[in-house]
Parts: sequence; structure tokens; C-alpha cells
Amino acid sequence: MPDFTLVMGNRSSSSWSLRGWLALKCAGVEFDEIMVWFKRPETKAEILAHSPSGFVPVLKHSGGLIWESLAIAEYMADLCPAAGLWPEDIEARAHGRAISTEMHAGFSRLRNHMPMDLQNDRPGEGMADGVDRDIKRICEIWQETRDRFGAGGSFLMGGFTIADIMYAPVVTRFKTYGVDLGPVCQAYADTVLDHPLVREWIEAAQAEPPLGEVPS
Ligand SMILES: N[C@@H](CCC(=O)N[C@@H](CS)C(=O)NCC(=O)O)C(=O)O
Repeated sequence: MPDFTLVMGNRSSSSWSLRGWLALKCAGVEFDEIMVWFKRPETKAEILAHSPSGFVPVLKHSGGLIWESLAIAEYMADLCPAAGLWPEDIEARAHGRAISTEMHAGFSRLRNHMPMDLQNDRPGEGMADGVDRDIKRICEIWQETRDRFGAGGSFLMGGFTIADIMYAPVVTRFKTYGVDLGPVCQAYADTVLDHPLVREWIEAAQAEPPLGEVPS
């Protein structure tokens, strides 16, 4: 039995769970999954049985508990340095941490009005007041990071790092809601959507029953 267990939400709508899952997968460890289905009367109680914050994802490892997706990703980077979850260069790593925490703490308008939905296409929906400002800032971040640190590969900092993990759910939102991106950002978004682990998650999400039809 693996020593790692990830408690997560169902794949079609749990954007933070995608981040935790990608971090464990990229670290290359075996882990068990406990999935909590959202939007049922018992959802909150089921999450609280595992998570002190009442949110997922939560990682259980060696008797310890790590909640918050970014803390999980940092934990895996510490445990598995050879996995390259952060770039080696200190300036690049600091930049990666800055844009990851900006994502973790911000873009609430985008998150509220364009929730992750991997089962439907919703072009044109969600463009409420302020969402355009979040989109513009995210595109600036992607473009600047690619320009300054992306020379070694097709992801934000070359290889696939925690920075890409933090922005992967946003990439799926831009596709679901048909957001028009410039060529650099669209190329980056397409690269993320084509990552084998992102494809694996999306395919599994599309095979889930629609949320309203999940039995209690
Ligand atoms: N800052 C947290 C956010 C976690 C979060 O909001 N998780 C959502 C799922 S994507 C959740 O647990 N929702 C359950 C609820 O609101 O009851 C993290 O990074 O892990």
C-alpha cells in the first residue's frame, strides 16, 4: 500500500485537486486517491473527515497531513528534488514562486465567474466585470515568464514545474470559456493541454457522471 494518500474532489470541477494530483504525479510517487464528490449534501462532512480546513486537496504521508495545494507541491519538491518541480536557478525559482503564489492568492473574479468545468464547452460565458483584468494579468505573466525563463522548453520555465501546475486549471478554463489568447499564450495553453498527465486528468473527468447525477 503506498505511503501517500491524496484526498481530492471529483476531477471535472476540482481545480485545486488537479494541482495536488499533478504535483504527486510529477514527483513520481505511487499514491492512493480518496475522491469526494462535490455538490451533495454530505460533501462538506466527507471533506472535514480528512481536512482540517474543510477544503481539498489534502495529502496524507507518513502520519502527517498537508493541506493547501501549493504546500503539497512544495512538499513534493522538497521530498523529490530529482523530479525538477522547481528550476535549479535561484532567480528562476524565485520568479516561479512569485507567479505561483499570485495564482494561489488571486484571480478571484476569474475563479468565481469561470469555474473549472471539464465536461462542457461554455464559449462566451463568464465574462463578468473584472474578469478581463484577471485574464490580461495572467497573459502578461505567461508571456513574461516564457520570455525570461522559458528558453529550455515549451513550458513557463522550460520544463514542466510547479508554476505550470498552478496555472494548469486556468488553461482548462480558458478552453472551456473560449477565451481569446494571443499567439504566445495560446501556444503555451495548447502545450499544457497536450501534457500527458493533463490529458489523463481531463479524459477521466469527462468519463465522470455529471455532478447532478452523482448518487449520494
Ligand atoms: N487554497 C486551497 C483551496 C482549496 C479549495 O478551495 N478547494 C475546493 C475544491 S477546488 C473545495 O475543497 N471545495 C469544497 C467546498 O467548498 O466545500 C488550496 O490551495 O488547496
